[in-house]
Amino acid sequence: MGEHSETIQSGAALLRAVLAQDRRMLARGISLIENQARGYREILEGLPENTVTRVIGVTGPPGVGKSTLVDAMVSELTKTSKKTAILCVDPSSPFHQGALLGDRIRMNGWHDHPEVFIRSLATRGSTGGLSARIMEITDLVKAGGFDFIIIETVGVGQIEVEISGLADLTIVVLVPDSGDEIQAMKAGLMEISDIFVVNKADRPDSERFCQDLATMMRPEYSGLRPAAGIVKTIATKKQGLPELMELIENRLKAPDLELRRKSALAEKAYQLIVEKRMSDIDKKELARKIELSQLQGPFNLYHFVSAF
Ligand SMILES: Nc1nc2c(ncn2[C@@H]2O[C@H](COP(=O)(O)OP(=O)(O)OP(=O)(O)O)[C@@H](O)[C@H]2O)c(=O)[nH]1
Ligand SMILES: [Mg+2]
Repeated sequence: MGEHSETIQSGAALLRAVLAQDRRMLARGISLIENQARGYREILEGLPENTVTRVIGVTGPPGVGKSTLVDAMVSELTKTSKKTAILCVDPSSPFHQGALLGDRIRMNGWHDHPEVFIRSLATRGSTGGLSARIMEITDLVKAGGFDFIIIETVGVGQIEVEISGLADLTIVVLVPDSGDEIQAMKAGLMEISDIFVVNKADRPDSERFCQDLATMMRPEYSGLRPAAGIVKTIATKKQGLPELMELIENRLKAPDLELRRKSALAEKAYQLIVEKRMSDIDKKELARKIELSQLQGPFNLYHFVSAF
């Protein structure tokens, strides 16, 4: 590990190190992508196709126990020697609070575990570009030879919906008292969920909450994925984890997964193409061109745009 760390010259060399499972170089590659620094395109365009790594999204309102749950999931996965990478995205935390974010995801000493890689992602508060970067980072991490990538996102806006497009499976974590939130979140979190985890099941009313959730998932409540599963957990005690892992495994074996991966690829391509096309549009430049056009005669916005 890291023997060529100091001598990496090019994106291609860095990618070779990542493929050789050099975690320091993986971390450096992620930073390159985050900063869109030189060499990053070379890395991305050199990525081999990966069809084996499974990406699991874990989202839900703040404080419901997502990190604790992810930690417990990783415990289960390492029991069977699965290599797991955890990416933690917190769109509500400004870039400069990176240290704070680091604290939030510090989990049971996985940092020293050879089969676990943990990284929090800087967000800079920009959503569109953010999900493109997370997509690229996830694809780079895949090259590091992981069986699973778990992406934890705080469900506070639109970003978790975008991230669910990158995942093979999305887990939405709720707690028994988030009853009122369910309705409010229906348009966002509820639609993207393949598995609902009702965590903090040690709280009263967890049974009733699960029943309410199951009722909401009946077909007459449109919008929800009809076949979403529900698992009750107490993440702090690792209770319910074997059941959750079994459900995950079954879902990942479902016949529609390949189909989903294909349409997800088209969606990802679309997002990246949009970003690429937008990147050469500069609003100041636009304003200048409009001014010029106005000098030349009556201005028509639609004509201007169609000739652009
Ligand atoms: N009683 C109880 N507490 C839990 C359980 N799971 C997690 N907690 C506690 O809930 C608090 C928040 O847990 P986190 O895992 O940090 O929650 P999170 O969803 O990752 O939080 P953010 O990333 O800040 O949104 C911690 O104090 C945990 O110990 C559980 O099953 N039961
Ligand atoms: Mg967390």
